Amino acid sequence: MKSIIKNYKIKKTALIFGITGQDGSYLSRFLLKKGYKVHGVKRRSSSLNTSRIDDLYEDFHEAKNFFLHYGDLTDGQSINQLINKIKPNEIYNLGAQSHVAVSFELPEYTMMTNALGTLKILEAIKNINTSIRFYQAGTSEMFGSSPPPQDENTPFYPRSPYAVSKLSAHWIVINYREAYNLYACNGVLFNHESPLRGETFVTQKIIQGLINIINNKQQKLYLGNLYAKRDWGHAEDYVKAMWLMMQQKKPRDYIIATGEQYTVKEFINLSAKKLKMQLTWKGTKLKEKAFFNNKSIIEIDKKYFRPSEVDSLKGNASKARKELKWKPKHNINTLIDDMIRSFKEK
Ligand code: NDP
Ligand code: GDR
Repeated sequence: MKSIIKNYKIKKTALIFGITGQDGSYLSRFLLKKGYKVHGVKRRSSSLNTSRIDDLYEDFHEAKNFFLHYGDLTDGQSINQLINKIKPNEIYNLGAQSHVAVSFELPEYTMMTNALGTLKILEAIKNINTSIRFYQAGTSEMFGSSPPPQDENTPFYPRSPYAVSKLSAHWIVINYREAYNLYACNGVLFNHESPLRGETFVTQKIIQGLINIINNKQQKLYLGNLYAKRDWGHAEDYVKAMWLMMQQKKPRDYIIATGEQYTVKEFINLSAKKLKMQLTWKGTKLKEKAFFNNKSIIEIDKKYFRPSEVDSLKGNASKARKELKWKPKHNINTLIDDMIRSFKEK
């Protein structure tokens, strides 16, 4: 890390909403390596919520390149003040209530944070400095029940309060771009995971659950729909795409995806194989179970099913590959290897 500090040449200042999340951590690392000054917004919480960026704070704080500020997407005043004070060249809005299942429990809060929060940032840019570039973290969830492969021309059909909130943010970005000539773009990113993925998202839950079961720290892993299909990439590749979208002549919206699709059950089987666990599946529907050493270790709990599900996502990122020259380094195997390695090291 020290060598990165030494080779520094400060170029631009970025402000990241959602810096304490998975993508915020990867994007901070990426931008710091590029020589950016990085400012991030963290929420006040009763216990520390900066574990994903603590090492950056220690390494880059002294070099005066990494700064954290309290703020919240539901608080327009704080957003205005921060943008006024920091005067960023680029703003990345990664902040969100990002859990699809939770959005059914907290629809109003999800909408306030994800939809209105985005609007508040755009209003601040419009009123303070229209040359600030803006990236919005859009999602494949907006496609919902539109069949795969999904690309920039696929119609949206959101299936959760989360997806509706993100679709509202997506359109307000387009509207402000057209109405006020802002450099504002939407990355429509398909699922991306990493060792820093939150524990309640299915990939991390599966990997941590299986390793805990091997180590006798957990008896069973309870899951919901095993047959949803997702296009899973690695967050490290996806934050690079965010930055590339912000460096173009004109702001455009892009799909970011691997183009490969697996069911949740296939993700379990791939992970188990890498962990040398021989799984045997028996039963169907709510009675489906996976056995390991003759013990039932994976069972279905209907509380993990969503009131309305997104069955099948597979993105076509040809436009990003061609125009941004974006090329992911990872595939499903290196993603799972990375997540397993990291959790075992903990
Ligand atoms: P995380 O859930 O890991 O991070 C979300 C971040 O938003 C956290 O820093 C969180 O803070 C912050 N946040 C939540 N509510 C507020 C609020 N009211 N005000 C300010 N900040 C808030 O998400 P990811 O890093 O995985 O995703 C980044 C973005 O990309 C999100 O907007 C997500 O919806 C979107 N996205 C993610 C995809 C994925 O597969 N990972 C795919 C497509 C889009 P705290 O740490 O305090 O909770
Ligand atoms: P998703 O990710 O909803 O696609 O949203 P998640 O990992 O939560 O679910 C993926 C699929 O797995 C099924 N599933 C379970 N999901 C969870 N969380 N827990 C379970 O026990 C479980 N069992 C089965 C789900 O039903 C679903 O079909 C993620 C988030 O990062 C969003 O913010 C982002 O926008 C999208 O990816 C793209």
